[in-house]
Amino acid sequence: MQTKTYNTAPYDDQKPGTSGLRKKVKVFQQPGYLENFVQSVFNSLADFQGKTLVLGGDGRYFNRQAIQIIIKMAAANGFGELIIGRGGLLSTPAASNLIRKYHAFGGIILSASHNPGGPDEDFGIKYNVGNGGPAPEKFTDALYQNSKIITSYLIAQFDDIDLDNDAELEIDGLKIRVIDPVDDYAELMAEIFDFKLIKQSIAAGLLSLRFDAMHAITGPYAKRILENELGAAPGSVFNAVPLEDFGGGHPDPNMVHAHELTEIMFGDNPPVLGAASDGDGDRNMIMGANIFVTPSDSLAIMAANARLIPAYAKGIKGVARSMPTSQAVDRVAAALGLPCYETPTGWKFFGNLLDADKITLCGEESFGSGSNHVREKDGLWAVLFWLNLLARKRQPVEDIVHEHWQTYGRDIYCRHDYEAVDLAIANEIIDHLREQLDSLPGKNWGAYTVKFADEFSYTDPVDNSVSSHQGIRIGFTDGSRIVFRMSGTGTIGATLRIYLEKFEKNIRNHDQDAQLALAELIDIAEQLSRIKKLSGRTEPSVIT
Ligand code: VG1
Ligand code: CO
Repeated sequence: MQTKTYNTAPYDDQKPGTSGLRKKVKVFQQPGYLENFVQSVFNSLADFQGKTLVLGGDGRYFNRQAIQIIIKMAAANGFGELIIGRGGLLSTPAASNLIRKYHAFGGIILSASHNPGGPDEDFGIKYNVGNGGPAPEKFTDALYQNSKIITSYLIAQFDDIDLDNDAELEIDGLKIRVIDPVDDYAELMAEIFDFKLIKQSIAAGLLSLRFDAMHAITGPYAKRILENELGAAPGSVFNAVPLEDFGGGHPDPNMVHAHELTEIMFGDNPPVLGAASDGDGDRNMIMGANIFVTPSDSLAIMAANARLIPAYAKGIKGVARSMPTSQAVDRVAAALGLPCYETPTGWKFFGNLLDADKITLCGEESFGSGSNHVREKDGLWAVLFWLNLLARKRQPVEDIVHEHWQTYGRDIYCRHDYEAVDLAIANEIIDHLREQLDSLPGKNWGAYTVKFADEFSYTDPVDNSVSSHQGIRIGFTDGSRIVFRMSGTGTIGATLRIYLEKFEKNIRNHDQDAQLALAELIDIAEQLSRIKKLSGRTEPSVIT
């Protein structure tokens, strides 16, 4: 194979964040920028010659150009086989599945997930390892170091590959398979869930749904599985055609950005289930008629009912949640006698626990949940979990949630995001919080007394690696918590996140508006952080 070496100079900003490298498209379009990063990925790997790489993305603007470059770089660097989703498309969980199923060495996923797309918006790239999951911090640290000293990259000299038709090609010993992006994933879902029962329930009119694909990658997956295989009415899946700019919206499944779905679910004659997924198909929002299920509650409800799902019928090994996720799932784990792990934010921290079979289900407050079926969070999987649950329980979503609260109590929860804050101000806010930590325990605000205040540090129970500076936690004697974190996925300034949580055992207090119930904690959070004061904002950019 003819390859060419191109000289290059390093860029100093190629440090991967919570989930890969995310920058404005214009940044990625700088000469050699994408190439430097991809070569740095390969320079951080060993023993991949002749092996398989999975490639695909969420279809956002620049996906098509980027994938052709990566194909030629992977070829020049010595991979033996490339498995690529047709059109250059693969949802993140589908890519994870392909890596596992075909025993690939790893995969490259092109996505900035829930961030907007288009020529002036965001692009992203991430490397997944052989277990199908995001590369661990040890790898991303090495990759960043390599990106700072890179001097050249390699590109094979052949024409662009036709990605629009399924194909099996060979170029000088390199195999390229262009495959249907949905087939293998749909097959996996049918193995996990009771498709027959869901189909019967839909056909009998007991189950109905609307799924907002937000013009992102899950459109083709949801159409095929929900409408074609399970028989949901045509049009149940809407905004189903993936667009390079997601139709101009944020492909982020929450009530702010998936407002069309929200209006349906709070309108006249809503279906039994409402759901949405994000840009790359790993997030999910679950709604019922007139109710929004917080992702933290959704995880807890899944854990409590896992035995109703064929793949988990024999019971689950344990559960895990990211630190800022509410403690609702902890209560289920305690009641069922299951281990429960608290990890830093980001799916990469669940990989070791899943590989070691210490957990079966895991999730994050940020609309992500998943299981040991892949090593990424999985939006459509969560939707199918709920459909299966609803088919078994034959109850409205609202009743399932309320019954859950009756049994375990309710963890009233919300997150306030302050986006695009000046980085220096955001750092000052976090530093100021950090300085107060030692003096907080024992301090009172009304009924709230601080029990502990620390900066979260995680020691992985499998490989003992330590990840520090993972967010500021303030816990109160009644179990309430306030957590502060700086986002690792934003591309403009800094995004500050405040996570607020309060436990309510009393059934009579369960039907409260979260913002009202959390008002006192919201106030304490401002007193401690002075975010509004220092950033000059009067309210959060987004509340979820
Ligand atoms: C956010 C979420 C985090 C999630 C990450 C990737 O990170 O908070 O829970 O794992 O996005 O999700 P951050 O650092 O901005 O808080 V996705 O759907 O981008 O793959
Ligand atoms: Co995502």
